[in-house]
Amino acid sequence: MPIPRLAATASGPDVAAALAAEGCAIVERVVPPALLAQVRAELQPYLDATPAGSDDFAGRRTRRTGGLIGRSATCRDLITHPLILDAVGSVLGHVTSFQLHLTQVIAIGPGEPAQTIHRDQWAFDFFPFPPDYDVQCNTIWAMTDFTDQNGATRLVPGSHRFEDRLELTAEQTVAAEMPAGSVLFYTGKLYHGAGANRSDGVRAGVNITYAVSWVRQEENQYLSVPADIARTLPEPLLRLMGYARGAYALGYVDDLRDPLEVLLGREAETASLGSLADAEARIRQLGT
Ligand SMILES: O=C(O)CCC(=O)C(=O)O
Ligand SMILES: [Fe+2]
Repeated sequence: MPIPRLAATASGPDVAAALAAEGCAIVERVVPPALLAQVRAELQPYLDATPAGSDDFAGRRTRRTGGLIGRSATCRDLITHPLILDAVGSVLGHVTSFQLHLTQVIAIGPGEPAQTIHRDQWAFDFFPFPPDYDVQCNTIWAMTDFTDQNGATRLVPGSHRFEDRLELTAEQTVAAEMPAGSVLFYTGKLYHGAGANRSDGVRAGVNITYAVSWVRQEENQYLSVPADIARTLPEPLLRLMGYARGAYALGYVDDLRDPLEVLLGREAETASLGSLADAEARIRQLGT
């Protein structure tokens, strides 16, 4: 099956419907390429200083630059883009809350071979999540155009329904070609991998992923984003980063304190999760 393609006017539920059907979707031209160029300009010193990967999975001609919230103010707008939060909220609507999982520019250099085809949810120590349980919803923003030639992400549409731990081959994949400013969505269950870069330019994408807030984050936001910068950020972004309780109690500080209030040293404007009423409502839902 081809990768579902949606216009930038699509809604979060439209994206969620495409993900339910095929495990992936491309929304074209969501932001002007100039916005990604600004992200690149803000990150340039960090991109230049990032070493290439040290194993085949990370890519020995690929640079992965993280900590994007602290390093690029414009990147924060991608992370909290209304279409993205709406779509992720629909895909992960079965949990009390979701949170940011990682932020990373993936810059694939010329000559890089294709990455092994995998599921991102294998990061959770290969835990066999039930077939109908989405733990993650992922995005890659095209910073450059993504082409078959330059290493566009390779996807196996529909493979979110496949058995777990399969070894799939490049021949089973299609390239997620898209112009700069577009965004690729895929669930943690979709088999995929970075494509081989057979061009003489760098393919760059901003990988921003989200997961249910009861799992450990892949990129540690508390240490990746300096606290002095974190204290200047809007509360909804801080909550998304994990300065919130996941479900009823996960992540509280000492005497059941709200992590955001500890960070800010004052009362937060937004309520933390952790409502007993919510937890009780969930018990009743499961009981019926
Ligand atoms: O950069 C890409 O196209 C995908 C990379 C990827 O899937 C990963 O590193 O997990
Ligand atoms: Fe991946």
